[in-house]
Amino acid sequence: MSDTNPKTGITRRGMLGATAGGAALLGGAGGARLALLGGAAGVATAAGTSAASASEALSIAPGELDDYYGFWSSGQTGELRILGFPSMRELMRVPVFNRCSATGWGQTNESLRIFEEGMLPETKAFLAAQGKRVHDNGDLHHPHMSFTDGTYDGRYLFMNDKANTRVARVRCDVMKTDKIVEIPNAKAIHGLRPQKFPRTGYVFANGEDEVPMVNDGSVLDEPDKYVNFFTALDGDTMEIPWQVMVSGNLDNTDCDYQGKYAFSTSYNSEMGMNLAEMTENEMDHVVIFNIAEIEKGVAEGDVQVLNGVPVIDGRKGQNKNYTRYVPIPNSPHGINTAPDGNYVCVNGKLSPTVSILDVRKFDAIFADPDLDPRSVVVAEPELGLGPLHTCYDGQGNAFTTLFLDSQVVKWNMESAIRAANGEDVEYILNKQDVHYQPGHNSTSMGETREADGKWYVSMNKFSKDRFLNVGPLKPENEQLFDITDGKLELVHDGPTFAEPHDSIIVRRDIVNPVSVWDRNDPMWAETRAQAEADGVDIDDWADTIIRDGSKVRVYMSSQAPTFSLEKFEVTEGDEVTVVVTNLDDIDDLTHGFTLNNHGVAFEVGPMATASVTFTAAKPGVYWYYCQWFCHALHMEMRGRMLVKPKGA
Ligand code: CUK
Ligand code: CUA
Repeated sequence: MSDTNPKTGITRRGMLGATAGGAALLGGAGGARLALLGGAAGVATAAGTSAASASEALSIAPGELDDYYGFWSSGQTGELRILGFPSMRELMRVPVFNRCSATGWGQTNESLRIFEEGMLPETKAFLAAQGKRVHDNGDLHHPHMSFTDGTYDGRYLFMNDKANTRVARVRCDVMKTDKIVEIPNAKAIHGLRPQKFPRTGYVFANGEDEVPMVNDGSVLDEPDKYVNFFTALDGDTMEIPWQVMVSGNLDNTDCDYQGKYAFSTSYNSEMGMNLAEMTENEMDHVVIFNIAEIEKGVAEGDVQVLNGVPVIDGRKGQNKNYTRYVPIPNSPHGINTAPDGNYVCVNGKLSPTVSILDVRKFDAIFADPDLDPRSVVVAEPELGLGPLHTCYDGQGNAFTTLFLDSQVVKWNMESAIRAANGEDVEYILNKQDVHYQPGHNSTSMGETREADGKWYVSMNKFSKDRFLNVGPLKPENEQLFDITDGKLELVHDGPTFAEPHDSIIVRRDIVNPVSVWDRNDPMWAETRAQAEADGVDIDDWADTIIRDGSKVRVYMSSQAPTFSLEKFEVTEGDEVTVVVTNLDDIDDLTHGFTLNNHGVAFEVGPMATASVTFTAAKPGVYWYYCQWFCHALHMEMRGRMLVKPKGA
C-alpha cells in the first residue's frame, strides 16, 4: 500500500498527525506490538499471559463440543460458513449465492427453483441472453439470525449479496438456503439486519450503489437523477412490503430493541460519482427510518409503485415523518446497537470518532421537525484511526475496530458520555494490536440482549506475516480474544479464505438442526409432484425410467452401498432428469451422484431427494458414482448410463 492516496492526497502519516490521540496510541500500544512481532510463539498478549493458559481457554478436547455456533460470511465466495466456537473449527459450508461442486447447489433442480423463484423477470431475460439460468457468484457480507424479543430464536439466518442485489434466507433446521430474493429498484444490497423486537418480522436491507431513477441507459452524469433505496422484507414470506427512497447512498444498517426505528449510515451524502466527490464533505449522515410512520404512509397510499413495490419518498426536504437525517462525521461505516437498547454507535471511518446516538431521543426529532437532528448524538468520543465496526460485552463496554491503527479499542460508553458532558473521566480502557487492519468484529451473543461478555473476534483484512506464505494471495486473519474479567487477551490466530466480513456468535442451545430430512420437506415438493404424475413412489425403492418424448426421467434410490439402478439407457439428444432419493434413515449417511464427464454432481442427504437435468449429447457409456464416502463398498457404489446414437 502506498502511503499517499494519489486521488485524495490523504496520507496515513497525515491522518496520524491530525489526530490528537495519535501519539498516545503509538505509545500505549508500542510494547505489545514489539512483543508480538519479536516473539516467536504464535500466541502473545499485552498482559503477558502464558501460552499455556491461553491455549487452555480455547482447548476443546476430542469428543467435546463447542459452546457456540459461529455463523460466518464469506464475502466474494458467496457461501455461509458454520464454525464451532471458540475452537474456530470450520464445521460446514452452506452454499448460498455460489455454485457448489460438492453439493450441486446451483445445478440441482431443487436449488435452481430457489434461485429462479425470487429472480426479477428482467434478470431471467438477461441471463437467458448469456445462455445461463443463474448468477453463480455472490458477495455475502452480513449473516444475521432471526430474533424474538431481542435475542436469537434459531429459526432462520438472513444474508445479503452485494454483487447481484439479493437477500437470502437459510433454514436453521437443515442449514440449507430456502429463499433467494432479488431486490428490485435498489442496487448492491449491503447492510442487512433482522428486526429485533417484537420479532423478525422485518428484515432490513439497503442498497449501497446509487442508480438513476429510470435506469434505461439514458442517464449517466446527472447525479440529481440518482437515488437509493432502503428495503424491508417480511422474514416469514420473504416478500417486500415496502421500500424507502433516500438521499445519499446507504452503507450499513441496524435497528433498535423497541421495534420503532431502523437506521443506516451513508458515506456518500454528496451523491458523488467518484472518490473525490464521495469524500468531499466533512459530514455525512445516518438516516433514521420511522417504521410506524412508513407503515401508515404505505397503508394510506402515499407511495409510488415501482416494479411492484410500494415506495415511500423519504428523501431530504419531504417534510414528512418517514425519515430524519442526522449529520455524522466523516463517511461513517458500521452502525451497531448496544445490548442495553439505549445506544447506537456509528463508526466514523475517516473520522477518528464514534458517534453515540441515544434512541430515547429519536421520538423528539420526529415530533418536532425544527429540532436539530444532531440532538440525538450524546457523545462523539475520539478512539483512534479508521473506526469501522463496534460490538459489545453487555456490561456497558464497547469494542471498536481501528482499521488504520490495526488495533481494537475497548471503551466505556457511559464514561464517554460523561466526558462529553465535561467530566474529567477516561473512557478508553484498553488498546490491543491486531494483525492486521480489522474490519468487522463480534462478541459472543453481542448483537442481542443476551451479550455475555466472554469472547471477542477481530476479523482482520490482512494476515501478512502471520502464516506460512502461500503465494501472492494471502488468507485473511481472524483473531480470538478472551474478554472475561476485564481481559482483552489474544488466544488464537485463524486464517480464512476470501473473505469473511461479518460473523455472529450464537449460544449452542439456541440452534437445533435435525440429522435426517423429513420426507415431506418442501425442498423437493416440485420433484415429488412430478414423480406422482409419473406414478412413481419416491418414498419407496424406485428404479423406474419414464420416457416422455425426448424427455427421460430416471428415478432411483440409494442405500449404502448401492443405487437401485445399476444401469439405464437413453438416446443421444434426450433431456435426461435423474432423481435420486437416499433411503438411508441414519445420521451422517450422505450419498451423492456424480456422472462422469457430464459436469453433474450432487449431494443426497439422509432421506433427501435431489435431481439434475442435462442433455445426453454424446453417445457412449458413462459411469455414475456416489461421491460421499458412505460405506466400505463406497467405491463399488456406481452404475452406467448408456447413450445410444440417434437413429440407431
Ligand atoms: S462491511 Cu466488510 S468490513 Cu460489507 Cu460489513 Cu465493514
Ligand atoms: Cu454412497 Cu458413497
